[in-house]
Amino acid sequence: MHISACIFDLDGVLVDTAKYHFLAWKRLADQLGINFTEEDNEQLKGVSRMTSLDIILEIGNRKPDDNLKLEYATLKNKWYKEYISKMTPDEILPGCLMFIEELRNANIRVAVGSASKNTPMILERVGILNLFDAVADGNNVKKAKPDPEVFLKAAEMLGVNPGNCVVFEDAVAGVQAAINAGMMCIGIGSPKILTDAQLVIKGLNEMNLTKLLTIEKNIC
Ligand code: B16
Ligand code: MG
Repeated sequence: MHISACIFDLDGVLVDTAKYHFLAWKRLADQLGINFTEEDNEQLKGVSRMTSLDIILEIGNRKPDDNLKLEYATLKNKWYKEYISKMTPDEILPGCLMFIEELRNANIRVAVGSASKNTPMILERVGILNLFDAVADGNNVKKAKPDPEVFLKAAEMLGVNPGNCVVFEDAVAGVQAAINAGMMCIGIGSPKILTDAQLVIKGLNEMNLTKLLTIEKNIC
């Protein structure tokens, strides 16, 4: 395999926005009288905003009509944006900047592949928007992970063959999306959860160019 590009999921890989998603969803759940826990929040990682809402409504056994659902999702997003608008570069996860710089110096292209419609705002707030050659996110794709669309879109924007891309992902749905795109996937998190990833590391601080090139050499 020849690695021409690395595609990074945003939430849980480059920054930890899961805590802000939780605070905003919890605020909505409290208002609706639904008991929503941090454990429940795990199910929302990597899935779209409306699917996240459906999971919470299911927990509370609620069945609102589509208009009300849109109202709830809009309210949650308003609160979420209040939290992320205060993010700073300190919130970039350890190892990201150094690894991305190494990739850029080695002429390996870098992109973001995220389900989030708030991707541009987050990248801008933490000051890394300019580091990426392409950003594929919830604004320019229709189908949510595990559909491969977001990663295929990133590869297309980069002008790179999907088979020459490596995806870094922290969510089960995201790992599946990468595999469905025909890409190699390095999981970020626990090997017990990300069972389909080719390799699982705890964070990008465990990755560097030398390790990536060793992986490239060993995968035919
Ligand atoms: P938004 P990722 C995902 O980001 C989050 O993991 C997921 O929890 C969230 O519901 C989704 O983005 C949509 O986010 O409401 O901001 O459009 O992990 O794909 O970077
Ligand atoms: Mg993620």
